[in-house]
Formats: sequence, C-alpha cells, structure tokens
Amino acid sequence: MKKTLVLVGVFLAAFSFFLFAGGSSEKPKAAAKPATVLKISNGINEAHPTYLACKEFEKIVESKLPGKYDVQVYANAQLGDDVRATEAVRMGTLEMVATSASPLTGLVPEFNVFDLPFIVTSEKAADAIYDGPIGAKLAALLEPKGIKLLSYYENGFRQLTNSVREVKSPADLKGLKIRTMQNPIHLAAWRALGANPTPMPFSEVFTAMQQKTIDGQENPIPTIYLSKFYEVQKYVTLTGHVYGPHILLINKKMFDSFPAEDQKIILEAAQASAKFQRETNRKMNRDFIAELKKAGMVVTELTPEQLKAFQEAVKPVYDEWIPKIGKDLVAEFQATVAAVK
Ligand code: TK8
Repeated sequence: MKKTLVLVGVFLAAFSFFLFAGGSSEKPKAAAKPATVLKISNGINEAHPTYLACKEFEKIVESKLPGKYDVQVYANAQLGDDVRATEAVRMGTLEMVATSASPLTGLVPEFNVFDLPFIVTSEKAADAIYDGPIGAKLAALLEPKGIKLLSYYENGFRQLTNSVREVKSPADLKGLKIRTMQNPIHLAAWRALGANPTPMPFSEVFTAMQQKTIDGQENPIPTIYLSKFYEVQKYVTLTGHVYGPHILLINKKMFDSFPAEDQKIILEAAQASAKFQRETNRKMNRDFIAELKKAGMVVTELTPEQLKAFQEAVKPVYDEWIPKIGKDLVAEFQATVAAVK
C-alpha cells in the first residue's frame, strides 16, 4: 500500500513536471545547441563504395557524438562535381567532399604524382602510399589551401571502355574520343597513346557516351559497373593505367573550430570508413568483371607485352612532368611502391 502511494506520488510529480515545464509553451531557457550540419558531396551514385563509406562515417560520428553533428551525404554530384564541390569546401560554402584527387592538382601540383601512368602497381602499394609518409605529406599540402584531408578512400585502377572497337594496342586508340578527368597528365597520356582526349566532369559522362559525343572513358571497374556504363559501352580493356585515390576532405577552418575530442572522433571515423571503403571497393573490383561480361561487355586482358606498348608510349609524359611534380617526391613514391612488391 505504502509502496503504491509512493509510486502514485512519483507519477504525479513527473506528470505535473511535464505539464508545467515540458508542456509550457514558453521556450526553455537553455535551448540545446543545434547539431552542426556536415554535408558531404559525392560524384557517383548511392551504390558506390565511396558513398557507402560516407554513410559509415555518418553512422560513426552521429553515434559517438550524439546530437552534435548531423552528417548528410549527397550522391550524383547534386552539390557539384569534383571541381566545384571542392572549391565550395575551400570557400566554406560546403562542409565536406569525397573527390578524386586528379581534378585538384591545380591547387596542389604534387598530387599529380598519382596521375603518372602505371606508377602504382598494386593495391598494397597504394596502401603504403596512402598510409605512409607520402600520404601525410600530400595531406599537409592541402592545409594552406584551407582544406583538411581526413582520410584516403580509393577509386582504384582505371580501365578503358569504348563503344567502337576492342583496344589491344595504342594503335587501336587512333581517333577514339576519350573523356578524361580535368587533369593535364591524363590529357597528355591519352594524347601520347594516340587517342583524342577531352576533359569533362564525371556527371556528364554517361549522357555524352549515350549521345556519342565521346566514344569512351576510363574509370575503375566498380564505377563502370555501378554507373551502368555497359548500357552504352561495348569494350573494356584492363589497362590499369592509373590508380586513383578518392580523398575525404573538410573545410579546415571549420574542422579547427571543433573541440579537440570531437576532432579526434571525426578523424577516427574517417579512418574506419576508409578501411571499410577500400575493402568494399576491392571486393567489387574483383567481382564486377564477371558482371560486366554478363551484361554483354567484351573484357580484354592485356598480355605483359601488350601492356608494355602502352607503358612505352607514355614515357614522354614522365619526362615532362617529373620536374613539375618534384623529382624527389616522384623518386620517393616509386621507392615506396618498389619496396612493397
Ligand atoms: C566522381 C569522380 C570519379 C572519377 C572521374 O566524382 O571523374 O572519372 O573517377 O570517381 O571522382
């Protein structure tokens, strides 16, 4: 009986508190600070590992810092393609972007090192670059530009696709109009190979191939498959000519304004999402070759001799670009790759 009374009392007290405090129409005096919105721009669709990893980042940040951050991931270049979204992050009109590094080399020319054809030879070598001193050095170069690099995702080995003919040698490229990223080395390399390259933001590529304003493009297998390029392209050649990173960036001034403990959690979340991203991308990279064949594409593997013809043809690109990127950086990069083999 006594117990029941106590319970009723507690209940009434709670109820009246709710009526007079919670239920009052007046605003509470100390309103909770609204969550800081972190929008992340993505250039590819919701099925791509980079988008999935950004969602992973969202999940970790929001569960470890409840109510403090509201991470929102946008796909399909809704917030701008790589160049525009990165510029927005730099200006502080957008918080974050997951972008290819290649279109940003106007900002930090050293990032061009990734674009030297055939410089990265394996996924393991890529990890050694990303997670070692070179990855850190390149990240530091973005900071004076107002950008903080949170982690290295991967885009992966880029492969050539086209709708005209099977490509087994540079001679087969003659006259083919190939879309490239907005990057000078990519343009130079495809010119050296005999193709007719044209730069274009990723978001315009599918339509350009459909309307045949371009014959082909080059991107990693997961992107080719998930963007349904097989609907408008017949041939894929496993050139693996460039291994590109996707980098997760945030406006530096904003990041610096966060409390130290939040910064730590955000960085850890970025690292954890990168691990997930690379694993997912690598699995898709293996699995989707069969899917492309099923979808009707002709997949051409090059023999070592055939590949050599491509490597020889792009040598002049190295001669021209090593001085611009920095001899020491290129040498350190190559030594890191060689040490992994
Ligand atoms: C997506 C791009 C894409 C890249 C390209 O925003 O542009 O071809 O490979 O992944 O970053």
